Amino acid sequence: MNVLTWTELDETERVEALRRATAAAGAEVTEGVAAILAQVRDRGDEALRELTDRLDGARPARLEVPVADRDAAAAGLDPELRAAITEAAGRIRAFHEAGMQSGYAVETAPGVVCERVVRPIRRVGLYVPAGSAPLPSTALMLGVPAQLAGCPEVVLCTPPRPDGSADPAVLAAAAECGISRVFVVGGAQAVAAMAYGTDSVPRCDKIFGPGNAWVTEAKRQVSTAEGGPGIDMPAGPSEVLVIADASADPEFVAADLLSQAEHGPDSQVVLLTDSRALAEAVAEEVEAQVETLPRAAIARKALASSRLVLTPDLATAVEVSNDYAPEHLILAVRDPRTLLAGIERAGSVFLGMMTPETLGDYCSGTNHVLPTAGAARFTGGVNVSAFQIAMTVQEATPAGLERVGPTAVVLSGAEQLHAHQRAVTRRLDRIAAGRAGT
Ligand code: HSO
Ligand code: ZN
Repeated sequence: MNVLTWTELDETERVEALRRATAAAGAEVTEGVAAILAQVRDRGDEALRELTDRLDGARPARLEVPVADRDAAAAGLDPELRAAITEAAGRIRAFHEAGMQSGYAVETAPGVVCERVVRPIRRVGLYVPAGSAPLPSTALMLGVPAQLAGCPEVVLCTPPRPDGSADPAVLAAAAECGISRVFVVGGAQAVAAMAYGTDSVPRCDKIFGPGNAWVTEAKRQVSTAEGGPGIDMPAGPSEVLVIADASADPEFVAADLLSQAEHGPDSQVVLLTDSRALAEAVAEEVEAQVETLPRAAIARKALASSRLVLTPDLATAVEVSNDYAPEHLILAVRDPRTLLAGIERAGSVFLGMMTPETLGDYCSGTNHVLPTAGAARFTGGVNVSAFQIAMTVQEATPAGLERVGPTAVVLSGAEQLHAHQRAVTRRLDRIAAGRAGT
């Protein structure tokens, strides 16, 4: 990894330095996804089976994993792994429960009450990737908030293994958070199945989950179609940006960068530092550590489009990070809380040398389904409210209508919407007549 010096780059070079690898993926993915969506929409399960055979190299006997198989897989899991799943779920539950939105009521005028009432989304679809490695942690990150929200039907799709079965740890995680139905379908075809419904897979109201560029594009396409499902957010290839100063430990910084680089060849890792010595030490460490990783080949590909950037000071690093809006931001600096005050946009922030991103990925309690590709400019990660609908409710008494109705009369008159106006005046007349009659 070369060290770039921010102040020596012109505007175009700066944009290039921070361009996400996926931003270039383009037409091939868009068109490929559209073709897959059309096949599943038109031919349902038959298309799912063909695509699963062609893209995952698997021919599952059934697309749905029977409950007995799920229970057996969970029971047969290594007890240490089962315990870790349960423990992680407990912390994710604790953190997400504390942040749940609640209903409220405000009397906005005497006799006029406005309320917010929260309801769970009826049927949600969770996508749990297994492309380069099965991710049971993702089943927890989506399943726990869905359970806390009280969603009555939770559907989970995950790619099959070559023998057609689902990963047992994903099944155990699904059981841990009470997921209703599990299907061995992956990729864009899984998103299509949950969006349109097939004979096997029920049509879902909202689709959640991270995935590769194909899954992310599939979510985007189904959600923009008329009557399409909602989606959580674009949660595409993994990103981590580290801001480090001279006090940072290059061994740990390199390990953090590699932890996201190993996700996939299109992952993006960026280091911003005001210390040339640290940048060079991290570059060396990355080289040394990547050698020893089983997924070195994947990590190397990701590193090819990743950057180490020398900024004149930490304030510039914060500015660059805010423009980039990373999915994960690690503040490996002497005083991370001070730096945090200037951070405006990031999916999830990790403070200090003893807080590896890995904790948030698995078990500290925060969610790891986070905005990528700059979406942290306008949204945070998955939380319980993403699985809920906030309805408003209102009720007026006669006195309340008399109090606020005249305002509606004036405004509807100004908009020339006389039916609106009369819906108020007819009632006001009736109230007045009632008063006159008594
Ligand atoms: N870092 C990933 C989440 C994950 N990491 C799952 C390990 N397992 C999200 O960008
Ligand atoms: Zn990760």
